[in-house]
Order: sequence, then C-alpha cells, then structure tokens
Amino acid sequence: MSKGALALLVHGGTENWSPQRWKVRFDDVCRDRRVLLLPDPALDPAEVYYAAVWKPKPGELAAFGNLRVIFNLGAGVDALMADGSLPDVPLVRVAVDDLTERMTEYVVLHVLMHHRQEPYLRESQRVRRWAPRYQWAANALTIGIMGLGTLGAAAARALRGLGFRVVGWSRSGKRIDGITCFHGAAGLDAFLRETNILVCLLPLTQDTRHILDRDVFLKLSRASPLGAPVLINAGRGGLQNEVDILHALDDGTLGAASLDVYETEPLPEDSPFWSHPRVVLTPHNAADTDADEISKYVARQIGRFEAGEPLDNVVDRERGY
Ligand code: NDP
Ligand code: OXD
Repeated sequence: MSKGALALLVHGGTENWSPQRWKVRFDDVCRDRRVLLLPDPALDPAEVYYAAVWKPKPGELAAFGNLRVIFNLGAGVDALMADGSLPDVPLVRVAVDDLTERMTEYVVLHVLMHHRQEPYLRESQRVRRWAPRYQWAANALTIGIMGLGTLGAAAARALRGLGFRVVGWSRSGKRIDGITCFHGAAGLDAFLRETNILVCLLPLTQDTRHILDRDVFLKLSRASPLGAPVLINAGRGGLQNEVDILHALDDGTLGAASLDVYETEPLPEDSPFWSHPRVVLTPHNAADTDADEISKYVARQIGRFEAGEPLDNVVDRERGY
C-alpha cells in the first residue's frame, strides 16, 4: 500500500526558509516516503497525504483531496487561518523546546536591555560620557506577559527567575508559581494597571487583532523607575496599531518599544520605525524555526498518527490558534 507523499510548501524569502534547505532535512527524516517540493507541475495531487507548510498562499492546499494532516512549520497559524479553502484536516503547529528557548532568549534580552538602561549606556559610550545612572533591582519592575501559552509561560518563568515581578494574561485562567495570572476581557485592565514592561506573545486572531492600541498603552503603570512603560511585541504585527505606537512614543505614553513583528513584512524602507530613537527593531527573528528540529518533530508526529496515536499541538480552528 502507498505511504503517500509529503508535500513541502515554503514561502519565506530568507535563508532559513529556503525551500531546498527544508527539502534536504525532510528527505533525511522521511526515508521511506517521497518528499515533494511545491509547486511541482508533474505531481499527482492524490499522492499527497501530508503537507508541511510555511505561509502558503490562500488556495494552495485546496487541490490535495487525500490530505490527512497539515503541519505548519512555525508556531503562529494566522496565515493559514486566513485561507477560507484550507482542507478540513487536523492542522498541527510547532511547539518545541528549541523554539521556546529562542523566544525566551529574545524576551529576556529585551527586558534586560530596557531594565539595565542599555540605550542610555550605549549612547554614553558613543559620546564618551562618564555619567552612570543608578541601576535599580529587577524587583522594581513588573513585567506583564500577554499570552501565557507555550512561549509566554516559559518567558514568564525565566523573568521570574531573574527576580522581576511577573504578571500574565490569557484567555482562560492559569496557575503558574510565582506569577499573578489574569484572564479574559474582565481581567485585562487589572493586568495592564500592574504592568511596567508589556511583552506581547499572543497569537493573531479575530479577537486579538490591533489589541496593542492607545487605550492599552494609557492603562499601563507609570509607577516604576522606568517612568514611562515599555512595549515588547514578538507575537505578530497585526496585533499592533502602528500609528498608535508612534504617537505613544512621541508623546511619552510609551518610553520605548522593542518590535520584532510588523503589519507589513519585510518592514518598508520608509517606515518611521527604522529611525525612531526609542524603537529597538529586529526583523522577525525573535525565534527562528530550526529546520533540523522541526523536520524531526513533523516526522515523529506522522509516525504517531500512523500508529493511531493522537497528534500534539492541533490548532483549534474555532479559536484560531
Ligand atoms: P500558544 O497557542 O501556546 O499560546 C497563546 C496564548 O495566547 C495562550 O495563553 C492563549 O490563552 C492566549 N490568547 C489567545 N487568544 C487570547 C485572547 N483573545 N485573549 C487573551 N489571551 C489569548 O502560542 P505560542 O505561545 O506557541 O505562540 C504565541 C505566538 O507567538 C504565535 O501565535 C506567533 O504569532 C508568535 N511567534 C512569533 C515568533 C517570532 O519569531 N516573532 C516565533 C514563534 C511564535 P489560553 O492559554 O487561555 O488559550
Ligand atoms: C512562528 C514564527 O510563528 O516564526 O513560528 O513567527
């Protein structure tokens, strides 16, 4: 009996998302299954049982009538959720230690950068100014994590371990040692009122689009040595109202922002974020997906699925994440 093929559909445009690179890795871990790189005009769509994808265009998966599982090669599935013709089969997202550790590094790096006044210190070095400012302790700041899922919960624990006060916000209620957890629309204001540095690790869904707006920034706590609160967004660009961020930075509602994601990616050359003195910008690489780890993760899941075991990290299509 045919084992069916695995179709790879990767649009990324960066070195890490080179389709050939992923093909080599998948060939390695799917030894007795054909791995096909799409688009492939010679391909018989009926042969494809599994698809491993990154940012497929709407409609690109509709032709595969025998598809059994779609594997998204990253954690965020917003691009797939936007495809009204996505085949109705389980959609699996990435949740692996490798990706989580990378995101924890990004969050810790950026929280520490603002906490340890790095922008001021780098500028002091540039102008040869010996003018130390008092460095307060970590427990002088409350870090608020929006999204207490795989990535948010790990970042929250790491920050707690460094001595920060940490609060978190999610859709459903949570209990995490040492972290004050809020949830739902009813818990949002209380969460924001405690928060000095807001870290966003939410998925982009109908409920969260443009959640990072002026109303939210105005509710953040100014009662800390930082003065004005700081925003760190590594979730998705669609979570943020970019005009509101710029106004908030310019009028002091926000003191600074670290941004990894944008409404339009790559970030257009004329975006004011590039040169804004209070923006620390990275090009959506807070947590890269590692082709070695993720191809193994997908192969493991296919093995489990074919043995009749449940798939891990299946997306709830109603919730959108
Ligand atoms: P999870 O699905 O594990 O966690 C999502 C969290 O968000 C959950 O705690 C969930 O609540 C919460 N949430 C979702 N909707 C709402 C809502 N309406 N109100 C309040 N809370 C909500 O996702 P991950 O942690 O794995 O990933 C989060 C996001 O990070 C991804 O979707 C992706 O967009 C982004 N990402 C960015 C990367 C980068 O390099 N910049 C890399 C990888 C991911 P509950 O727990 O109650 O369900
Ligand atoms: C992801 C990402 O969602 O890399 O995994 O953004």
